[in-house]
Amino acid sequence: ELAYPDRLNCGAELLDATIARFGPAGADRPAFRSGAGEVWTYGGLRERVDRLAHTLTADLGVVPGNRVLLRGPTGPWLAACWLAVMKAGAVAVTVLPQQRAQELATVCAMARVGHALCHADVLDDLVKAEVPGLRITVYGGTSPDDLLRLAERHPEPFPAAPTSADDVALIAFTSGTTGRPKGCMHFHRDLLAVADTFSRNVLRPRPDDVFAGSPPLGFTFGLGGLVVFPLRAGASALLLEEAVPRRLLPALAEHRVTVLFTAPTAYRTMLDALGPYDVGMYDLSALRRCVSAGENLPAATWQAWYERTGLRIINGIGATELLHIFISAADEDIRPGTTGRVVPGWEARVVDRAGRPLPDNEPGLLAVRGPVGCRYLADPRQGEYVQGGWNLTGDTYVRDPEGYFRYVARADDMIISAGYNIAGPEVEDALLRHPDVVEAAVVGLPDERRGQIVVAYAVARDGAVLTEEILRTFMRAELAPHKCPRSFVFLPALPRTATGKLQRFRLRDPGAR
Ligand code: 3SK
Repeated sequence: ELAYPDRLNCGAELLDATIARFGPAGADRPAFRSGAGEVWTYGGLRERVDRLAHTLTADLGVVPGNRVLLRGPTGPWLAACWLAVMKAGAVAVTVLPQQRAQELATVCAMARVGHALCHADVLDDLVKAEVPGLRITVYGGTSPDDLLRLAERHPEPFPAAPTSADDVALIAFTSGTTGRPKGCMHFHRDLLAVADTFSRNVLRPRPDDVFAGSPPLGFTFGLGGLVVFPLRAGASALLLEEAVPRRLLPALAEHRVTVLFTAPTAYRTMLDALGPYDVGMYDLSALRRCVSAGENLPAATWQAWYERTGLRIINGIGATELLHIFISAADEDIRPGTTGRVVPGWEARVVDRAGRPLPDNEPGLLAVRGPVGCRYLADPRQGEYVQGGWNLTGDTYVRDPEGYFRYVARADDMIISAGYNIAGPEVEDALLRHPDVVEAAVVGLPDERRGQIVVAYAVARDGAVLTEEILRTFMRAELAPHKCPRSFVFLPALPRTATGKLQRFRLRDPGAR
């Protein structure tokens, strides 16, 4: 049972309380590193955060409860802005730097955003969004009223706003694999709860850990994994502006990263880049924890990473609605091909469409409850997501008698062909076992005779010669005939959201591709 005091400010807890916990040397410990080799100590981070919080309140007129949009590339300054918004008692509205004017206009209108802190490099689209009444303050630019210049005028410590544990701290938007964003409100206590459940009990970070990874801070997977979890543990994080796999691998080696957060696709791309003969090209010897979430992790990817690196990927399922990971497993508890067991502090079960629990080994809807709940910003879909006190994540899962949860499909991604229920991910797993397939996606397309037919989309390894016939023969040896794709389409890349989630709707509707 997690117990937090009624008065709680997560910014102060993550920063000031962490420094205090480490005694006189607490301020000198490393907190953030940038890709360029800059190191910010905890003391240096606190000083910058306090200056920013003063600027927000004294110069920009932000008061507790105001919603402040944060837009910038991943880096220590974006994280410092987020912490300053927390300490000022305002509400951070996080977005991705890749989001365009129309998307930003929608998010700002939905969240009734009044202020924005925006990096100079990604300002154009925010200006183009023409949000009525929005006060934009630029950081990282050359103007005399740049946020960082204004902050230089405020050297004194900032006393954190006396927020309540259940004051809203964050509005995070779902990446919308279906194209319709939803704003999820999270409290100050929620940000600590995800650190005190998944991170503390499964990840188990150490104060000397160096975190790094690819998810952006505008995605709660990244905010948790690269800011909240390291700070809660007194560890440090390498915040890379461009954490694509080709940049991530050398950075992991150079900065002796110990904890990695990324998604299955990036593990596959890194494996590809490691190549069969390049053993030792990147020194990954410091790495001890590899987390995968954001999408289902196929057993084939887990196995290949384990064989190449000796590291066991900690798989997990999380959701923007629930902030972070709630089913996972580490070390000897890992069963490749499953997501893991319910994280201590959370409850999970598999239910039918009426919400009744199903017996073990029967597929059904995943229902979860715990310290964080879904609170959509004025959205009628709240009643679909939360039913009878349980959060329905929209995933189909099976639980085995030992409490391991195995992903079947997104509930709306089940393919029904000639009366058979076919889980796309099972077919995708089989495709990925082919050594020349680097990415795979399977969807059901309408068919007069069968209702739906299974269609596979594949991305071939660079330089590989793959044909429909080769894959058809391969799949026949891997799966029962009714699960084998009727046709195969080769693409240079699969359509994904900015957070890396596959957009199957684009594959189902060629017009949307
Ligand atoms: O959306 C997800 O898949 C996710 C995974 C882990 C942590 C947080 C999130 C939002």
